[in-house]
Amino acid sequence: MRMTFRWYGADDRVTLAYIRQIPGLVGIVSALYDIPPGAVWPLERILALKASIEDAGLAFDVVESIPVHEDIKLGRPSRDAYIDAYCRSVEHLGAAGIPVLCYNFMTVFDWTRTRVDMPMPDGSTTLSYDHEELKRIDLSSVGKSLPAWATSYSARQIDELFDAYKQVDEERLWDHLAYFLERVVPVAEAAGVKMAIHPDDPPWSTLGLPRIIGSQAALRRFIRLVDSPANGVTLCTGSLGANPANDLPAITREIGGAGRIHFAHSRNVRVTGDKKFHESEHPSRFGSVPMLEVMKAYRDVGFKGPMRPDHGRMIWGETGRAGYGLYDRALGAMYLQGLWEGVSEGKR
Ligand code: DNO
Repeated sequence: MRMTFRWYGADDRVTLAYIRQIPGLVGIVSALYDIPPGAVWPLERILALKASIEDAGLAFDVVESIPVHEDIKLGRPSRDAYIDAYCRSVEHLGAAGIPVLCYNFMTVFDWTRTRVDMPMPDGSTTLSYDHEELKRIDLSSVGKSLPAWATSYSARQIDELFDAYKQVDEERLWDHLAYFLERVVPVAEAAGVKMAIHPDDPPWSTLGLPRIIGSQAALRRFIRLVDSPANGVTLCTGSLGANPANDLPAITREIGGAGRIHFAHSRNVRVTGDKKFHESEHPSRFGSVPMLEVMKAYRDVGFKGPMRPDHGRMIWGETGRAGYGLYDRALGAMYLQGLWEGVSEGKR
């Protein structure tokens, strides 16, 4: 396992210099955040980002993410041009020597929360989700008033997308995903890049939009869509763990045992009701994710890929990008390395 950390680029308050001081931290997860979905990532830009990371004494382990254009997910005729562009970007990652690409196939929104600053009894704040609360949200305000989801669309575009997705049920979305993978995965394999789909977060349909990557059965179906070692998964314990039906050690053993976990997002969530949870401290006892058992599963499948602590709470008065402060993620990185050292004892 290689311990890595997400870095949002030159204007991230959490600098590479700080990240490097976290013991054991060797790799960076980053992206070209200014390039719109659908455009080709220029090789020179990827190389420049890589050079800035290496100048700080770290390695560029993962690109997270190259967004998949909505027309690909919708199966529109324009998808072929966007898929070609995606393939060019993947080739450029290969040429730059970036080994892993994390992406997702979530419709319209990336991760979704109903709060980004839920107060905890210890004075920290965290991200939380409550399906009932989400149902009460006025869709006409989506994109205007809610900070708690990741999207790059205007309110008008979001309305249009909601309309368009009325024609796309989950089986059609699977077809569109297969169409994308059949074209991109061979290019990735040839370029030496491992693709790693991120599960849906949360792992169920929200606001009536189709969602398909949220369970062990879905991940099994996914890796069979294109049977290539380049067609893999980002195993996100926080996303999948929001559904108590997901047996995370079993998923890690099955998908990892097939050699298809290319990236590990290791964080904890506490499930507090039906489709209701908040993100918690990383250690097992604070949440619903059996982190020690997951780490044993990673050990048993011989996982050697990058792992990151994923999100953290806001602690010690820190402010900044929700989920992506320095302090709690650094504590998470140390906890995960402690577990790893423990479970690896005698196995190296
Ligand atoms: C949230 C992240 C996701 C992830 C994308 C991958 O913090 O884990 O936004 O980067 O879903 O494409």
